[in-house]
Amino acid sequence: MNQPETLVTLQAAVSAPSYVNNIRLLNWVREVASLTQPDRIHWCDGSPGEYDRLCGELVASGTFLRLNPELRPNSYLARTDPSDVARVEDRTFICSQRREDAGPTNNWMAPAEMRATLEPLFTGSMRGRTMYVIPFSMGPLGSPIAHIGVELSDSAYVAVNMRLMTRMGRAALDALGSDGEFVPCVHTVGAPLQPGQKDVAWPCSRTKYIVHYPETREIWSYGSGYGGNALLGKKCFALRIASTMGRRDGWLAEHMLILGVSRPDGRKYHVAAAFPSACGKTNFAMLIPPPGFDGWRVTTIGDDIAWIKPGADGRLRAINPEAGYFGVAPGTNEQTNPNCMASLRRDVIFTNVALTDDGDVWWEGLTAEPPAHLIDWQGKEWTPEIGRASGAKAAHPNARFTVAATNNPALDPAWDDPAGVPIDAFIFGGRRSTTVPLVTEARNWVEGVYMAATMGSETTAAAFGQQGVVRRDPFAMLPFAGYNMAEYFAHWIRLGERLAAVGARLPRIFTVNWFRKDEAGRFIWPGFGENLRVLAWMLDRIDGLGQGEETAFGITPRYRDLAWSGLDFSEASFRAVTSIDRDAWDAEMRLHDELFAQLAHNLPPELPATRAAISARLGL
Ligand code: SAT
Ligand code: MN
Repeated sequence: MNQPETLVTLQAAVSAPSYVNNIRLLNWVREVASLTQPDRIHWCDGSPGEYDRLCGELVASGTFLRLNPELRPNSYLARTDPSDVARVEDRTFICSQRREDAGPTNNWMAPAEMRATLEPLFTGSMRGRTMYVIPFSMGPLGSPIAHIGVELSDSAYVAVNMRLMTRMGRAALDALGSDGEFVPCVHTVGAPLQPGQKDVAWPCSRTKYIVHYPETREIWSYGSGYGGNALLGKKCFALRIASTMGRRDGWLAEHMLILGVSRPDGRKYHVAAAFPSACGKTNFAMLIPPPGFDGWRVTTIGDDIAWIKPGADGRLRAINPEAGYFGVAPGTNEQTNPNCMASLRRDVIFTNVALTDDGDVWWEGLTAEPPAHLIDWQGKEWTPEIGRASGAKAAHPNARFTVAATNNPALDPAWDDPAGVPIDAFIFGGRRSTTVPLVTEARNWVEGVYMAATMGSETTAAAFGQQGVVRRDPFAMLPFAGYNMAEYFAHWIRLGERLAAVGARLPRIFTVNWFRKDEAGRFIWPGFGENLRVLAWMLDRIDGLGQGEETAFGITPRYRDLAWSGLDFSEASFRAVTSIDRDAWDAEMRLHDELFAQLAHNLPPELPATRAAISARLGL
């Protein structure tokens, strides 16, 4: 058979349009289809017409509710199964050949064993459903920092979310070309339909597997339709698989927002900041300057993930691999994040928020007073009395919105620039009610890596499990590093060394903690827009102007080093958010030791050495 005939035959076998000319892709789609046995195959072109049609089908099947078009044009509400509301970290696996390569912080199973486990689950798993072929580019189309993925999913909810979250459709296939490389991602909700069987509004399975094979760069996800479990471009590809690609090829895939910040005189800086899920990354990325900061401007490049590669001059340049936001709704309002509220005026998919009587959405924290009557995220009647009596929230604490980045009024003009933006600073932050000061600058790269590696944070509703307990969350990557965490630390240290050796300008590294509380359990630091005061100090430091004092950990501003105009924040309060308690740090350093003991295999020696220097300075 000659080449064109093979192509045509293959295309026909998987209902592919004639513009699909990547043989590897066509073969793989045929293989997965013969395994999962969908009734139909639909190739997503990413067009607005396709989006509207799929959303219409989701309304007809009861997965989506169309919101009141006058109040919330072109927007939908999805309510998930109550068992499928967050990432499932205990069901997430890194299946490298060797267990050490996954490291002690990841669940591991040998690839052959996992394939044997998954094969019967995926066999026939798409029966009665459509398999959507979802080609997507993570990053600006054609960017040297971007990479392509193709997700095969039996969920139309996934297809429409992927259209908002990535550059999805025919344009991604064009960028792929006939012999380009892509990361194959297979997703099923794990709920095949028998002939004539009626579907449920949120099909999913009690059995869940979120599986990564880093050596072959594959993702296989079974049983969940939710967020990072199912939108495989996000945590699975852009963090777990991409981190392994970055280690091999000398770049960074990080759980970081990227923002631009401009001074009144027009000088512009770019900052990438890592915080664990649901710690305010979206708010920080869309920050509105507080009173007293006239002429400053913060613009969003990304709100969750950064891919960072050294440019020809060794300077680190970052893109946002995503094209939309999958953000936490509860707590978002006109005060905490006006840019986000403006982004959500139209064209939004809401998941697990509450429904108002006039067909709009509500969540805890949207307004000071809840409406008198709502339908809650589980479709049940909800009133403030019911909420008080039962403790039931109207919106799930991990309720989300999905919206295209282009809806954001603060979107940075360079957000889609294939060249990315140069990074001036990295910020690392956790949610800590005690111990960790408001802001500290590392004196050097290794000290910065130490700070990031030993980060701790109180857990949130973004992941299934107990909330509010401190866990170590190195680089905010604990659930997202696709390989051994100790080797990930080493990768950071070696990359810094290599760039310094060629004379490149390395970003400064800072840690922050917006979340210190007083004895009554109230946040002391006002946060949100006021965080610009801390950011402005960092820029001064970058410019060699900002003052500060040395502590055991690094450099921190004194009260007089921050600009306070427009905010009434006393020196005593400042002391309360910056104080270093020796006993608390004694305990904290022991937790660092525990982390290093857990990660002893291949731990870079620079980290224990930094730990020893800090304890010596603390006099411990
Ligand atoms: O569910 S997601 O992984 O997409 C969201 C998050 O954890 O930040
Ligand atoms: Mn995240």
